This record gives sequence, C-alpha cells and structure tokens, in this order.
Amino acid sequence: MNKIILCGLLLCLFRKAAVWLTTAAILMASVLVVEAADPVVSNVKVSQRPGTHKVDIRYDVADADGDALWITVKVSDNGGASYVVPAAGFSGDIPFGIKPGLGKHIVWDAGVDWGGKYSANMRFRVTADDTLPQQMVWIAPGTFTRGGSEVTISRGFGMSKYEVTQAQYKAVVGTDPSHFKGDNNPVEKVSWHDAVAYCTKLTGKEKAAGRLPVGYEYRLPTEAEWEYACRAGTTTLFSFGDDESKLGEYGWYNSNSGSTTHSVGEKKPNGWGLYDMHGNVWEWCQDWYGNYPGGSVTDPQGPATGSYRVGRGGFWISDAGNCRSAYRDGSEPGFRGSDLGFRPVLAPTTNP
Ligand SMILES: [Ca+2]
Ligand SMILES: [Ca+2]
Repeated sequence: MNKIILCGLLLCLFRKAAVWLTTAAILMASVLVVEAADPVVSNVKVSQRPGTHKVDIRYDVADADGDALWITVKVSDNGGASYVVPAAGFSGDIPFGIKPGLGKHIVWDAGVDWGGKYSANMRFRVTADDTLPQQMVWIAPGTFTRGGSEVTISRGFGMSKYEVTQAQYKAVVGTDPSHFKGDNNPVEKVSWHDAVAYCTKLTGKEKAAGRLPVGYEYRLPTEAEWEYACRAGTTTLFSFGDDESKLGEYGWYNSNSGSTTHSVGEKKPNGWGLYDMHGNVWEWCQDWYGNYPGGSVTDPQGPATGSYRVGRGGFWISDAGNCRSAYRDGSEPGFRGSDLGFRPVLAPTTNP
C-alpha cells in the first residue's frame, strides 16, 4: 500500500527574528516499511528566512508509480522526542495532490503558529503518503463540457472511491437506516440533511484525530464536481464509452442488480479509480436542482434556492439511460429512499 519515509532536520529557531541562525545538515532519514511503489522523502532542508518568522522547508519526493501524494509536516521543539508544536500555517507543496519531484517547497508561518518562541532543538518531519484518508482518490483540477458550455473545476479535491458504506456510516453517526443491510453495502434511506450531517461529523472526527489539514473539510460534492469526476476525462455517454451493453461491467442497474444494492467496489472503477459512479445507489450532491447557467463557468455551485437537491448516477433498478454521466435527478432534501446514498469529497473549505 503506501507508507512513507520521513526525514528530520535540526534547526535553531527564533533567538530573535532578526538574528538569523543558520540551519544545518540533514540528520537522518528514518525508514518505515517501504515497498517499491511507496513514496520516499529525501533531502529535507529547513531554514529560517532571515529577519522573519517564516521557515522554508525544502524536500524531494519520489514515488515509483507516480501517485499524487499527501504531504504532512510535523514540528518538534525537543529534538524529536515529540512532534507536537502547533503548526498549521503551511503553504506551498502541501497537503494534497502533490506530484513526485525535486525541489518541493513549503513555507511555515511560524510567527502565526508559534509566536516568538525559541528553541535550539527544532526538528521537522516531512511525511508522504500515496493513499488519501477515507479511501479517497485525488481528483486534479481541469475542465469538462456540459450542455455545450465549458465547466472549470479550479481546485483539486479528494473523492471517496466508494459510496459511503453502512459500516462507515455507523462508525460516524452510530446508526444504520438502510433497507438492504450489509456492512459493505452503500448506506441508503439517508436524507440530504443526513448526508450533510455525516460529512460535518466526519470533518470533526478527522480534525480531532489530527488527520485533517487546516483549510480542508468533508462535504458533499457539487454537481459539477460529481460529473467531472464521473467522466474522468471522457466525453462519452458513460465513463467507459458509449456502449451501454458494457454497463454491467461497471455498475448495478435494472438488468443485473436483482433489485437490491450490492457491496461497493465489486464492479470496475472508472478511469480515475472511482467505483459505482454508474448505478448501485443515486448519490446526493450539494446543489439545488435547477437549470445550468449559460456560458463558461468556474466552480459552479448550482442555484441559490430550489425545491429538490441533485442526485446523480442512477440506482439498482434504473435503466441504463439514467446511469449516464450527464443524467440528473432531484429529490426533496428530506426524502429518504432505498435508492439514494452519497459519497463525500475532501476539499478546501474556501472553495467558492
Ligand atoms: Ca505509489
Ligand atoms: Ca452510485
């Protein structure tokens, strides 16, 4: 699977912001279990920017199979005994969607996070992981065409590979409302409000566990994010092409489901590694249902108001046409049906 390597670096910080204490050497690269396709961090170099409370962190990261990486920095002020310095104000090549390469650069605004403190025993640990939390895959920014108009998704985001399962839902919310029971089956009979509440609770839980980068949250995808991710760069009726006779390889719908949901991830994924985007259960999106705006748009959020929330992808008894990448459905936000579930995204909170 995935884990990492990390490197520490010793640095004297903040005797005075004005007094520049140079940083030294790379000290160590402690190695966890590493497999051939795991990311490897090296050449971590840290320096305080002269006259400021800003710290430049430079690193290289390799990954044999070229995954988009999740980069974390932890800071120690006691020589590495613990890495608990409150450090959240990072910018640059962090946290998600970082491509392997040389000369990566992160800036830590230590003045904001740590005031004017000083330690002669600073260490920094840079970690790379090629799997995202919550079984997410990284969806890079890009464009797709919708009704003849170009839609730009300007920021990358993580999206769950799978519909939220009943086991996941129970772990976060504590109950399982589903009609078709099975820990690995998608949760259903959840209203739009229930789905939003799950995302909010998950955000709080992951934040408390220290796994949520500052500025990110779990939420429902916008309708545009959902279709962009479903298409995975395709312009065809389905993510696998135009031939609906192949739909049974990719999803559960009226001709193969036996009129029930199925465990998530049993069919083939789309080109970006997302499963069950066609069929199994409809998936709530964030938007109100309404007409698309004309012309080119960036990060569209849907209408300001409405009566129905968007559902996408078709469900276990849909015909093939309702499982198309572009097909839209809407339900009252309070509706709870055995046809309707969801999958969250992990995205910047500042997304417009
Ligand atoms: Ca990898
Ligand atoms: Ca689905």
